[in-house]
Amino acid sequence: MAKKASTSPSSGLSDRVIERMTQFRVEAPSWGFADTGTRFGKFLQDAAAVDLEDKFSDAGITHKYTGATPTVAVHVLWDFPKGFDPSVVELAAKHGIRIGAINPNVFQDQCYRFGSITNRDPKIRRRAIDHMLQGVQIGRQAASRYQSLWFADGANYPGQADIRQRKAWAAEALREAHRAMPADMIMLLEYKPFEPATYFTDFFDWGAGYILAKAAGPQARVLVDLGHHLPGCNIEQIVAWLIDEDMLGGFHFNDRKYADDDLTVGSIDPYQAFRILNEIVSWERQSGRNLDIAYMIDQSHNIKPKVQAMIQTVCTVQTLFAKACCVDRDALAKAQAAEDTITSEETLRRAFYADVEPMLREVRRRLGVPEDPLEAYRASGYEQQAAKARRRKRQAMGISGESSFA
Ligand code: RM4
Ligand code: MN
Ligand code: MN
Repeated sequence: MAKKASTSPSSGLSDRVIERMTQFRVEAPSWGFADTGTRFGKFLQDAAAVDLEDKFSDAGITHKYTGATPTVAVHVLWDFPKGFDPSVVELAAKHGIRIGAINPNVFQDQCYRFGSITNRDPKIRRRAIDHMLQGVQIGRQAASRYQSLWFADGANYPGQADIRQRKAWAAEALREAHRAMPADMIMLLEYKPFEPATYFTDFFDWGAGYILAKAAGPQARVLVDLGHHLPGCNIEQIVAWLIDEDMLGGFHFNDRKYADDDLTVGSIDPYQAFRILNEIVSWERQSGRNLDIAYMIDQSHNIKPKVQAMIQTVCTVQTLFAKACCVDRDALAKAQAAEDTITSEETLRRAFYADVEPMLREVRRRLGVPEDPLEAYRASGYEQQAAKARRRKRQAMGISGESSFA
């Protein structure tokens, strides 16, 4: 048998990158396929998903072309409005995907004007906790591993609320939800410094997330949404610390210029996303195993066609992750030990500028998907067909521009 020739001295590295990226999976959000908008209004797209069937169809097509998004994150109120419904699980299966993270929704009902789990009214706190318990129940029945929690809770004015009291209520509610979880379920706690509350949010940063996750119980972890930081924040340092404390549970990928802009990951600052992923790869190389965390997309595209933006996102994350895998760890350690700052930095930069496309083409061959997923999708005619069918569906359902955000 002919021995396979080694193509270059770095072929060991490229094998490793290909291997790692073939295993990499990221979750698409069901809400990323529906019409959304800004607080000033919505821009409608003919091809945007009208109902759950469309959302799952779009998530399925994203997986078909990327081979990397086998699960879809769901919002309880938007996707399971009547509680657990086996037909939702079946619908996902019909489109070749599975239900991923369950996102309870305790932010849109009128009663939550002054908060949900930190509302001073015990009846409203109860209602919010019951909704979270329902989320756990749905998760159990849909065989989902993640309860992903985000709270709009906070205050708009100094003096409006008792900060420490709210912290205690948050911990109490999370403990109760945590107690209801099966042993293999993970609770993800997402933080955000402001919006909709503008003076403070109760889950305002990674420290708050960390403390409340610890208070909730051993299966709770912190979720880092890349858009939920104040300008200038060093997110990679947060990620490194959370990893080191075994408290990083997952990501919401997106990018931002000013605030929670929900832009395509890497569209504004790809080097930042690379530096964040570099912390993950650094840990994985050191420990010899993959980090067990949930990679998820949380983006809302008002301008771009939804599925195209989603495929573009998946490919971008793969590119940046592959680049992070290309960092020469030995050279970096040597340069750091010698206090050779230039070489240390150049070691990162070389990987960032490396051409990983040939490796990703091989990854896609192994995943059995097109080498250029975006081009292949664009040429498929799916979007034109969806636009036609969904325009008709909207007409039949009497849906106008006034429809809900999901
Ligand atoms: C938040 C946050 C959550 C999302 C809500 C609707 O800004 O990013 O992940 O579920 O929006
Ligand atoms: Mn998010
Ligand atoms: Mn957000």
